[in-house]
Amino acid sequence: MIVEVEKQNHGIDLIKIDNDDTYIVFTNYGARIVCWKYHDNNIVLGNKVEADEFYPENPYKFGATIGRYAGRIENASFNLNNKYYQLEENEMTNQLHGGSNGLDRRLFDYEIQNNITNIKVIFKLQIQSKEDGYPGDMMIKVIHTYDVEHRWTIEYEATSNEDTLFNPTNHVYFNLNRDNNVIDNHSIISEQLKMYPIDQNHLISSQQPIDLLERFNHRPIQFQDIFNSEDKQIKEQIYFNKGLDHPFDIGHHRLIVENNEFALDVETTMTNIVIFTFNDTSEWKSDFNIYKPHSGVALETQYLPNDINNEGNKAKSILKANVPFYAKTIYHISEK
Ligand code: FUC
Repeated sequence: MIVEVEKQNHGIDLIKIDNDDTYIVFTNYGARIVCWKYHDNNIVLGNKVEADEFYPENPYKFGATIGRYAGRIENASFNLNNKYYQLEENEMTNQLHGGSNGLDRRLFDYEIQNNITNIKVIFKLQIQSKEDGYPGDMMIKVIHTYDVEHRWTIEYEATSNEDTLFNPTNHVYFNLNRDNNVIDNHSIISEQLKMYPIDQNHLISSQQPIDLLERFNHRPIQFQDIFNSEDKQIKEQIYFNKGLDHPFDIGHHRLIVENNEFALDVETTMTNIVIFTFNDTSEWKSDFNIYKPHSGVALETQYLPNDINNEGNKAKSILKANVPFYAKTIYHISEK
């Protein structure tokens, strides 16, 4: 494996790792993945040459680390230890993806470890309560490891000096098709596929998820089966969202997304996964925006969005003062 650093403008570095059949690139801007290729096939959406221009204005969070809190917090506010916190509203009255000063827009320090069977890029960032309105100053590490088996592992390590919320994810979009076509033909395979209904503001509207494995009696289920379903409840969810933008329970923390050529195996220590099929691509008025709806799928491993308002002090996203946070997600790509 070979690793090489390329300096760009504005302090942005590209960290390029070559592993014969595959190639992966990370950047310190948002501790993000920029590119992942199997031979000449791009399996994630991104732009590998112009990271410094491409990422800051891109509203779709391509490849970024999201935090402190992935997904929406209703009314951008919550109670913790009987104290009320008002956060920045950045999507109508809600907060989405940690606000405008979230981890995706921060420059991380980093170091590279070149080991025998893997290369590790250890990104570090200190954030302060006054920067994003959440309680607690935090030390955050996002460790991207790429190994000889073409396995990309993300580890999150963090501590806070006060009780806070922490619900990080990565916002990479996958597309396993060679011709860069929509992801509708990809299959999703998991022991459990329970989808939480959402309302017009994309917030979970019922704690009773729809069991997709029960509703579809054939396997595998492809995204197009879900998009074209005649099931009343599923149809309504797809109609309002133009695709999936839904939190899922996936049982044993494992899910496979595949087409005829590649299989992407996702394993996580997080409890849930938000599946977002890039439903509306018109928000970014830029020549860089060459994307059509469903041109990628984000598989965001995380705790249930808005858990602090739905579950109160039982919310999994609560991180106690001085208790180390650890979470891990592995994306493993293989040719079929
Ligand atoms: C996802 C979604 C959104 C949003 C965004 C960029 O996670 O839940 O609806 O558009 O990311």
